[in-house]
Amino acid sequence: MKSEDTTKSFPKGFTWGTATASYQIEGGWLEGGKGLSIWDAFAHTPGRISTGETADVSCDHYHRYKEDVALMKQAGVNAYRFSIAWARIQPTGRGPANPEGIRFYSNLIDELLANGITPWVTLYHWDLPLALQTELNGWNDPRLPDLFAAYARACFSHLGDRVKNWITLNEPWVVSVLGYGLGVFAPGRSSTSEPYQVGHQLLRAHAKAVDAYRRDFQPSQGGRIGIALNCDWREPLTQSDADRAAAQRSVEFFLGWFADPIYTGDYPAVMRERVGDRLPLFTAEDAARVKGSCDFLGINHYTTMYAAHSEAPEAGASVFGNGGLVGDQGVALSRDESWPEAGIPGWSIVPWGCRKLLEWADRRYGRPEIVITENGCAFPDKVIDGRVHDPERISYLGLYLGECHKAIAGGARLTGYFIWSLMDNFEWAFGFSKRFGLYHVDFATGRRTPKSSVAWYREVIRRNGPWEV
Ligand code: PNW
Repeated sequence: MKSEDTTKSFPKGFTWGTATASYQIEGGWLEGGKGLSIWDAFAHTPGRISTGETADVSCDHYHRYKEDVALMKQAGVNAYRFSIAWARIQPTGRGPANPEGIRFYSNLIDELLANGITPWVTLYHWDLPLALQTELNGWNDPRLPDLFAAYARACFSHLGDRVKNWITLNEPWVVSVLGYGLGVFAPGRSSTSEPYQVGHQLLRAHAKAVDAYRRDFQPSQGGRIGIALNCDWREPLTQSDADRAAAQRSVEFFLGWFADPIYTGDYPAVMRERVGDRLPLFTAEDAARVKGSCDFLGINHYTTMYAAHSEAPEAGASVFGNGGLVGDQGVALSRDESWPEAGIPGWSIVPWGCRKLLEWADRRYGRPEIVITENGCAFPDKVIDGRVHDPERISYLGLYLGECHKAIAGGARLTGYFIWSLMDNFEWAFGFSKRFGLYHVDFATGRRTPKSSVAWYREVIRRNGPWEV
């Protein structure tokens, strides 16, 4: 390890955190008056989770949250991003707030603050109350945005005295594409038109929650609110005009689908052209509410793929690529066989893609404040003699942070970085077979063991930046 390199220092006051999500870590699926969510139902449906597992117990964070805050303290983070399970607050997605649900999150927040860790709270990380799917029509239903805003109000009013960083939705692209396009995530629907309807309702829901916050809570509570959008980078396969346009189009269909309405008031023109009447129109009222609805832009970033122009309907179709909406994009995706993988099939380690994405968002949206709300990798980490050695994770994180630093040097206003994830947890359709954590979790006993990346991250935070690895 080289000595302190101040040229790699991050801006003063930089947010260094880790992230989790309610369904992935909490367990306690029938406790505290919680209602069922679509992920409870989905995981209990045979065939949906590759390992046949559910997150009924998972990390049992619901009971072990104090121990988990101690782990964060040990890692030296100054921020923790977690999500609230809507069905703990409103078991059927409507009606009065459940005091036991509020109490759980209130206690967690108090524990964080007592340990000097700033809470960053996501209101929706995919665990929709099941009743909103069965009695209403899930995110296809135009009544959902008002219900989401009412739920958000309950969270702001009970927790907003202490929570100053809110994230409305996690990855509406994943909800739309994997939940309603490919059907590999809850609620498991397959369609080439529903993803756009669902994306539209998610944007309306986000905007209504932000509007409620800004009108009735922000003036007195003084916090900030944003969204977390996932986006890979798309590098042109060749320098041909057609491939360069394909790569640009691919990012517009990915980040632009949600970020363009937020920063410009409408979907990208290329989406309007290619999706036609399957892409909903914003009413003037909705457009005005969506436009400008973020105090910061959260970006979840993991990987990069090559993009080439192709009008072949199934070219490059991939769960982890353009989500089956290939015909709409006219893009074929591929990866470079020389790129190492980050633990999920098709997720390559391409650190410079992170810088290019940050630069793209910085330029397109007029230098917004950006926070990396997720970045990380999954390796088959094992406990050997009581220790977990994960040099691949240290290398991945160090390289990606190096590119974040370059993006900042190039003018991007990146103010924070959250590692996905604090600890190994339920990785959705992969069950417990993918380990993204800084802490290893033995799911039979619940035992947490720090991986060597914990000490590495702690030192990064102490120095306010990574050093040569
Ligand atoms: C994100 N894709 O999920 C989520 O926010 C986390 O809950 C999750 O554990 C993490 O990334 C790691 O997977 C994604 O197919 C799932 O493009 C799938 C995709 C992207 C993000």
